[in-house]
Amino acid sequence: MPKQPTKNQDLDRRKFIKAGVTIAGISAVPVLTSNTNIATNTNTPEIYNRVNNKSFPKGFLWGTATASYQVEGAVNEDGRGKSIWDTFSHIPGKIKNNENGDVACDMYHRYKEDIKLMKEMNTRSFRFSIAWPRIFPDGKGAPNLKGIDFYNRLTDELLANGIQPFATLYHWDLPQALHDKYNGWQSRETAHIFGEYAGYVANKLGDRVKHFFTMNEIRTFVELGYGNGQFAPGLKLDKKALYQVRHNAVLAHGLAVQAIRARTASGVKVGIAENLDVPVPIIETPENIKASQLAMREQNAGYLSVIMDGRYTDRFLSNAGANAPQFTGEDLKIISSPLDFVGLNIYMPSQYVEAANNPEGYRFIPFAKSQPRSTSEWQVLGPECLYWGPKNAQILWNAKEIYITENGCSGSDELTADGHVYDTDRITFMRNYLTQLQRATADNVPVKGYFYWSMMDNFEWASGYEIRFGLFYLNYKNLKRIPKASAAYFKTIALKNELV
Ligand code: GBH
Repeated sequence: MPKQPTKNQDLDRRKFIKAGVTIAGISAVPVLTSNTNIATNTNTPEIYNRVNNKSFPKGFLWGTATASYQVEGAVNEDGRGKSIWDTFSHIPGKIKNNENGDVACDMYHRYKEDIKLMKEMNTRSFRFSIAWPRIFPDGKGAPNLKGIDFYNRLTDELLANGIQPFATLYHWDLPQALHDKYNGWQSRETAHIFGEYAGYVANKLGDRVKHFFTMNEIRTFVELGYGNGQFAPGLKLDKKALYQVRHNAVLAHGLAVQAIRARTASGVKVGIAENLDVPVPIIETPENIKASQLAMREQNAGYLSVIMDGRYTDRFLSNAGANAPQFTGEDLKIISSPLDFVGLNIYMPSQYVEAANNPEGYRFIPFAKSQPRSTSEWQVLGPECLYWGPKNAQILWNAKEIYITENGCSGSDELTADGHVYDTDRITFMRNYLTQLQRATADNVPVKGYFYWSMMDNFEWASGYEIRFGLFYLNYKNLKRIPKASAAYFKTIALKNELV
């Protein structure tokens, strides 16, 4: 029998009122008791494990995400080494307005204040990344204890505030020393060194951090860093070398999975946060849905597909031809080391797709010129990707535990004279995308949590500080964090655990 919802709803309503979550409340984040105490019941089928048809499953984890170089600043403190992003961002012309991450949001010093804001937003989890060059300034060798200390303090502060830490071991800030010595990800050596670093950190934090991501978006740092030169280290390799970088990076992921398992107690979970290409069926017929699955495996062949399937698809290898990477069967075993969960960064449909009578079995439909977009040129908007991404990951890979590790949009985010940011576009974005995510959970797709990108505006890589993704507006002149209207929206969702 489905549980009777009335009691929980009343409870939520009372807390909701107490929380004072109104648009008026965005000028200062309202103080609230953030203990909603949503019980987790993993034995009950999810369909019964919700209060009403707008609810997310009980225990669904709401959170926000950031990455070290984008928020920390403090690049010369406590023995941190240089990363390829320090080098790259200081080369004139590489970053919009020649900005860099030297100060960023100064989260290195302000994490306590930020954790308070996370708590006030009712978020119960936080996804951050660890700066490899803080731990190993030269990439390997002697660890820098002051570096690990920072992440100890951060972790402890999160836990003290009832927020679960989700740690990413690589969000693109490769130690410069490894680039100089081994050409970074062009070498297998770097993959092995990454494994050692990952094992070391997991061993130090694993008594408190229960979820580790090996890497963030292998696709992005490979294609943009080594393929088209827009991201650090700014290389444009030929096809053959690029295929090898892809392979070395997925190999590094697998080696890290094994190292983390070897150096932590049971109960520590390991996964990845990959930007899944999500082909969306243009019309949801059974044929087109099948086509979207075929297309999804191929579009992710060098990344999540090889990680989950343990093989490169025939088409991937035949497209590569003589440029295919060198690899062994043993490599494939390492790359596909079993994961406890899969993290998906999803911002947009990769394509719309339909079934076709051709060898692939599908065909892509180009985006209309007038397809809605965010202020990021690359981001077309299509909320259904937040349904089809996890849904097809469940079908193709039998994923048992899925997190949306990033989702968000950039906006114009104007600060009004009275100190508000009325980002109605972001609220619309979230409502539409989360409607599709709720549809997935109602359909028994095992999505366990959602991390909004990002907690606050930050250093948006080659776009510098001009592009803003945050729930909090960053005033870069005085580093003040100002909640946008979307922060109040997200806070309400997190409190009620249902669509609003
Ligand atoms: C994520 O990437 C990152 O993990 C995160 O660090 C970042 O801040 C966030 O999204 C917002 O961008 O410039 O035309 O070559 C999202 C996937 C893939 C989107 C690369 C931008 C560059 C397109 N990104 N893409 S283009």
